[in-house]
Amino acid sequence: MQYLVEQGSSHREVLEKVKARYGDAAQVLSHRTVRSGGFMGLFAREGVEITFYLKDDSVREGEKKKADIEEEKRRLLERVSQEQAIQQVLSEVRSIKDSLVESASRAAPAESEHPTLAAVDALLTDNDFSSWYRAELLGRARSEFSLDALDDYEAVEEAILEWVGDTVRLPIPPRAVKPRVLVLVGPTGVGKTTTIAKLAALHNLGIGGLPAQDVRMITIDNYRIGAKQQIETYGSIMRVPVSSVETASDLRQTIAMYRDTDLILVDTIGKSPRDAVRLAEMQQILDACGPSAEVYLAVAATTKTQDMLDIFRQFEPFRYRGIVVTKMDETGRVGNVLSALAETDKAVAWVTDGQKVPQDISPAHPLRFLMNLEGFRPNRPKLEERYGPVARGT
Ligand SMILES: Nc1nc2c(ncn2[C@@H]2O[C@H](COP(=O)(O)OP(=O)(O)O)[C@@H](O)[C@H]2O)c(=O)[nH]1
Ligand SMILES: [Mg+2]
Repeated sequence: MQYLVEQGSSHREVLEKVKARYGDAAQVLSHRTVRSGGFMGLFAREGVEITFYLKDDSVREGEKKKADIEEEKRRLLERVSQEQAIQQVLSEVRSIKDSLVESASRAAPAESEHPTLAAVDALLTDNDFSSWYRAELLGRARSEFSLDALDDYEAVEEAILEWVGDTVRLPIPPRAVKPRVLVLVGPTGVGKTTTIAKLAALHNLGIGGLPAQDVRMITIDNYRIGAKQQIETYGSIMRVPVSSVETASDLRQTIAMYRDTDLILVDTIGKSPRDAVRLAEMQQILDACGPSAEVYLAVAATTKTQDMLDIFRQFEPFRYRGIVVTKMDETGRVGNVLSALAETDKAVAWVTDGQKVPQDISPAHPLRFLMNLEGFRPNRPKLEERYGPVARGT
């Protein structure tokens, strides 16, 4: 820093001089009184001396500018590095995305994108087929159809319908015994009693190519008010005797009493499958029906796949030979039933599709399900060629 000195006769005079020469740049540091002029110490005059320095504004301005530029540069660099970091993150995201897309396309081959398969999958979903069942069908289509062949939607649809039909398994015909004892189990309200009544009428009258048989009905559903009356009403209309039993030994005696008849239909309690006491009781009752008794499990077609699987499992102790799918008339979607049957490899014995006794029952047949699928166009003659004609009655 540069220090300067100026003298004058008064403080004010010196300040004015300094100001005139250096303007606002002069910054006073100190002042003192001095003697000036005269001769040999004589006639000297008293004056003022001011020490000051110049604020180098230009330098400071330059310095300020430089500092500002430095600051700006720093900010810029910071922004650039932030930008670079963002870009890096973005490029990483992009590469993750690319690898995901790549692995997805590797997991599901290009064929899965084929419009035919996409359309078929959408139809299957609409029909309530389980994801497991859909994956099975689409996997098979991918392996059996070339990319070009997939362009033929009708051919793929036909194949899918056949594959679905092939999963409908019918029970092996039972060994002929006399009397044949047929037991229906299942959750409450699915239509056991109604189904028993339908079967009784058809066999008793000999409808649908069946010989007229000597039929009996036994009910153990004495718990629900009106249940006994319900089956007795059917019995009196159809002239089929009905017995109501309370215990397993009652049942054993009643079956023994009916040993000369052709068919004994046993209607069971409609208790929840979660009711362990009732299930244990039922087990005793089934034992009383004898080793050759045929047990069937009734489930409503409107039941969700998972619930149906639960019911299948809960009634497993009764070693049922097959399923009776009831209330088919109440739903246009049967994919849930087909999925549950296929997943557990259960046979399906009868299908019921209404409340009318005895008309609304028929033996299970793949076409009963295939003709019920929404959005598909099953070729009936062709399917009948494969599975045989659909019969009414049992
Ligand atoms: N829509 C329809 N209703 C049915 C069918 N089967 C039975 N039902 C009705 O379902 C209700 C319960 O039937 P029920 O035989 O008493 O059931 P259970 O408790 O299993 O013996 C009754 O109103 C029946 O008329 C069917 O196939 N379709
Ligand atoms: Mg009942």
